[in-house]
Amino acid sequence: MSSDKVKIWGAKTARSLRPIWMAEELEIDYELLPIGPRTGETLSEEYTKLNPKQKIPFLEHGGFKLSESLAMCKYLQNTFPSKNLFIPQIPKDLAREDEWCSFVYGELDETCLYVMRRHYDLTDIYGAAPNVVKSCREYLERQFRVIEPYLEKKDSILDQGFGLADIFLMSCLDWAVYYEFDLPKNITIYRDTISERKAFKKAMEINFQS
Ligand SMILES: N[C@@H](CCC(=O)N[C@@H](CS)C(=O)NCC(=O)O)C(=O)O
Repeated sequence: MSSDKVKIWGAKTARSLRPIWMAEELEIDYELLPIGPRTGETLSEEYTKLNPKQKIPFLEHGGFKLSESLAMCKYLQNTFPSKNLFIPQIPKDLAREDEWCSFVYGELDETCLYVMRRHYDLTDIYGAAPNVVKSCREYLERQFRVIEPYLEKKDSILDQGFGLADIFLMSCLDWAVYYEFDLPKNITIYRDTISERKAFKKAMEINFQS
């Protein structure tokens, strides 16, 4: 029988940080199964039955099963309301949050950082591709030039306060710093401010030390 407690699979990556951080912000009682990337754990028969994509992160709640870090975070924020973060309710706010999450996921995560992960980090599996890595670097810097003026004097993406879009952007900024990008001034101030959040510190510790 499935329990009503939220279970989250996955640790040690920027993508797994997101639902863990969201769960910490919402102060929910969840169980983490900290399986890691490239450990073979995602390939086990048991895990493949849960998530045929053989990827982390993954979530189960009362028999409801969900993959994809963005869908998981949205499910959590809509299921467990909290005063700790702004959860959009009206179409314009929802669209603004979607706009930022799509931009961060599509342009920063998948187009640049995950391609770099393959051809800069995991070269023994995917092969080195210096030209690809160079163009990812240039492309990501171009995206930072879009974000930089937007974040002037802002400590959250939406004017109403910290929320899902910030969790997504922060996960990519930390990833970029890990890949030795120099962040522009406003983005650095924004990142430093959000890094002070209690839930962020706890999620970072759980995600990277589990
Ligand atoms: N679009 C997915 C991407 C998930 C993904 O690619 N996860 C990687 C780690 S970041 C993975 O599980 N790779 C397989 C493995 O490590 O065994 C999401 O955002 O959740």
